Amino acid sequence: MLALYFAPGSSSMAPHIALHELGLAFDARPISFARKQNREPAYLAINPEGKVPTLLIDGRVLTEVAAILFYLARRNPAAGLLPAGDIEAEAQVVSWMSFIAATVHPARRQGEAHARATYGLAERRLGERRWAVGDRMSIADIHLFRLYWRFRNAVRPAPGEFPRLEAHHDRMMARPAVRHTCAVEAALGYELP
Ligand SMILES: N[C@@H](CCC(=O)N[C@@H](CS)C(=O)NCC(=O)O)C(=O)O
Repeated sequence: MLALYFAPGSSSMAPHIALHELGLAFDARPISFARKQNREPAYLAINPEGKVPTLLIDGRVLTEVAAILFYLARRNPAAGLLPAGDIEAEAQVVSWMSFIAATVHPARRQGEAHARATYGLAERRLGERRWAVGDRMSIADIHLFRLYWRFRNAVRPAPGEFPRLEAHHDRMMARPAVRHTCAVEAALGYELP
């Protein structure tokens, strides 16, 4: 039994998308930042950092977007969200997700100019590829999409500023699971800073 604690539009959107991509049954547990539910003792007992996402796997706690995406992809190998039988490609997915979590995610906190420069790095890293690694969507693309989705909605980059990330965003938005996740989260309401 899986349960996902998530706050609409936040980092937890990435595992939320993955759960829908994989068609897995899960208990959706929305958290309201506005009502500070992530700081309530009951939630802190599960995730002492008070952050989302948290995935419960038969009651066991798994935190961090990258780890949850990895778990879901490895648990459902037929879906191909992680390259199979290619250690180097698998390592490239880990490399992308480490870059996204450690460099891209915190970039906006350091100001808009720094964030634009960091998304410039992601733009160059993506290059002319359709997907972050190999020739099909992986968990790295889901992770990248959620960060850029948030950045473009908050900062509204000029048309043509990040053409490859925009094309990647549109490619992701064409997927029913992504559109469905966005619709579910929008209906709950965004409470992001
Ligand atoms: N390194 C964590 C970051 C998670 C994170 O920063 N979550 C934010 C939302 S995007 C959060 O829960 N913030 C609430 C808080 O810090 O009070 C991950 O990748 O899962």
